[in-house]
Parts: sequence; C-alpha cells; structure tokens
Amino acid sequence: MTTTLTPSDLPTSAVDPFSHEVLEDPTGFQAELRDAGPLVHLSRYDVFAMGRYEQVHAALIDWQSFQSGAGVGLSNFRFEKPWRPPSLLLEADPPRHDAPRAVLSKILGPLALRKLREHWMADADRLVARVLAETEFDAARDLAAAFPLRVFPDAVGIPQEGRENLLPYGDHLFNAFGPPNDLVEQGNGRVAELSGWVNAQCARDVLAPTGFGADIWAAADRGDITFEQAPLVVRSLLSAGVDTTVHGLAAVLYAFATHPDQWQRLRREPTLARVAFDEAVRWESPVQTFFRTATTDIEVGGKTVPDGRKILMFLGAANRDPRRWENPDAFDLSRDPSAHVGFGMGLHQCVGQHIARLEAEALLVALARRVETIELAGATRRHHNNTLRAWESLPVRVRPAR
Ligand code: OVV
Repeated sequence: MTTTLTPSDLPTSAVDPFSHEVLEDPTGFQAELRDAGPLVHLSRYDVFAMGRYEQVHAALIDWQSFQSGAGVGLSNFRFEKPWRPPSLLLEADPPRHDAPRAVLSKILGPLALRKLREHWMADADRLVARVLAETEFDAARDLAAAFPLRVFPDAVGIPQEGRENLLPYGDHLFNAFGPPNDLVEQGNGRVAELSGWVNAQCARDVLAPTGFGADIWAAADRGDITFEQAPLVVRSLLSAGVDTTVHGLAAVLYAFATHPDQWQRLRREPTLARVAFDEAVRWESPVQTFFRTATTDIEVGGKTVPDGRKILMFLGAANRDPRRWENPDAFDLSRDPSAHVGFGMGLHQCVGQHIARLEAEALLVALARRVETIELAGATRRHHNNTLRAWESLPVRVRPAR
C-alpha cells in the first residue's frame, strides 16, 4: 500500500455510497456530494468522487486522462486481478478499444436496427395486449423485464435454454463494479455457473446463423476484429444489454405511473416516446456510477487527483445537477434531456443506446395506444445493486383504452 496523498483541503465524505441506505434513495447523498465541491474524497474507500455535471461530463470525454483500461469499478487492474477477463470495450482504452467498438457500433447502429423495428413494435403490442388481460399487474416484472427478454436474446441469436441466467449474471456484474460488500458476496456463489453459461453462448456454433452474434463473428471473418476477440464482444452484448434496458424501462414506467399529466401528453403525442425514455434515463439514471483511473496527476476544480487513483463519477448526480438542469427532479417531457450522461458521453458512450431506445419506443407506443390511465396500485420495492438504480416490484393499475 502507498500512503494516501489526499490533500487535506479536499472536501471529504465518510458516507458509503454503496450502503443499503444510499442505494434505497441516493438523492440526498448526491445533493451533498454536489454541494461539497467539484471534487470530493470518499474516505470509506479512499477514492475521489465527482457529482457535478460539469466535471463528470469533462471526465467522460477526456479518456486520455481518465482511463478505463484499469477497470471502471473500484478494483484497480494495475494492482488487482479482474474477476473475469476484461471487456474489450468497457474496460479498454484506445487503440485496443477501437476495432471492437467500430464493429459493434455498426452492428447496433440505427441503420442495422431498421430491420428489427417492425417486428419489435408488433411484439410489444402483443405483449401489452396479453398483460392487459388484467387491470392490475407488476410493471417491473410483466413489462420492463418481460419485453427485453422477449426480443433481445433472439436478436443476439442465443438458444432458449438458460436465458433465465441473463439477469442474475448482469446483476452480479454490475454489483462487482462496486466494493466487495454483501451484494457481491451474495452473488459469488453462482459466479462460476453463470459465467460458464454466458461464455458458452458466445461460441460461433452456439449462436444462430443470423443476428448480432453472427454479425460479430462475420466481422472476424473480414479481419475487422480477431477470432480471439469475437466471443468477448458477444459477451459484452450479453453483459450490458439486458439488466440496463430492463431497469431503464422500469424507470420510464415508474415515471409515467407517478406523472399522470405526462402520461396524457404521451397519449396525445406518441412521437414523444423516445424523448420520454431519455428523460427517464436522465431522471432515474439506471446506471448510477462508473469509475475511471487517473493516468497522470489531474487537476479537477483546482484540486489534484494523483496518478493511478480511482475516480468515481456519479452519473445520476450529474443528471440532476441544478447547475446544469432547470428543475432537475421533475420528470418533464417538455425539456430536452439529450445532454444527459445516463448513457455516458464520448468514446465509451453506450453503444447499445439505439437498441434501448427502440425497445422503449415499441413498449411505450403500444401502451399509449392501449392504456388510458396508469397509476401505482401498491407499495413499490427497489432492487439494490452497487451500480444500477433498479425496481424489484412496481404494482400498477391501468384503465384500458376503449
Ligand atoms: C456498459 C457495460 C456494462 C457491463 C459490461 C459491459 C459493458 C461489457 O462490455 O462487458
């Protein structure tokens, strides 16, 4: 261990942002963090933190100073062995990052998704019609979790068997970016089994002959990536593509269930579905945090982050920073949320964001057509995760449109 070089004039917080109390409702801590200053020392983990939009945004677009290659969790890959082989996208820097990123950007780009659009819109409509057989149901389970699981694994091209492993794998993966607390310990028991299953789905002969998985292997045939890289790029889809969209959809459904005026606005103007989803991603920030590592001594707000140290970026705090957003705690379809950092920003900005928006649009358009009112019908329950802001249960009552 090196001695701590933390300057004594840096604001310090002893709060554990990964405690159950903060995970249940992080908004109070986030406000404290923003108000403490542009750079704050978190004594619990001896890391640096930023909660203001300006500094989070600046760090996200400065990949040269704020590297991802030492891991985007608390664990520093310079000193600790990663729990799984690092992601070629998330946990890599240029130049190694760039070929896998270019390949995946094309495969998941707006052009490529046009083929899926009609099918996903029709599938969402069928799901919503079936769920509406009841006027009370759990929107987290029956819509937010159900819809991505209906369309995304098929789009990747993995077999049916074992798909129930996708959410538990993602849940553990996102916990593992945090400290080794009780949430990680609870997941450790199944890591080998879940990783074994996920890794096995990345093989060429397991994947369907068409789909994102096959597209990735075809990129290896062309020499755009190597054959060693292909399965790890498929793994990124299975890692980042399910829990994130599930909790993003839950966020937008919760937002509408608690903002009836905004729901009526969406019903009148269903073309707002995409804006609504981005506003929910800003408002709720399904991915709350990621770390970076300083590649040199970096000046942030007049203070210094020493070379090699971890910096925790609070995307959720930045997305509600009153210095950047007017009335930030309001879910409001009138605002332009497009500069939110819920998908990140810069080089690593979510490569799957067009898929996420298409899933959201399909579900919201189907609901807007078929549901007149939606409201909470009982006690909601959060799902705690070291990285994700998530819902376990969202009981809702709907009045179907006539
Ligand atoms: C954005 C994200 C989250 C989790 C995993 C990955 C990416 C990956 O590339 O494996």
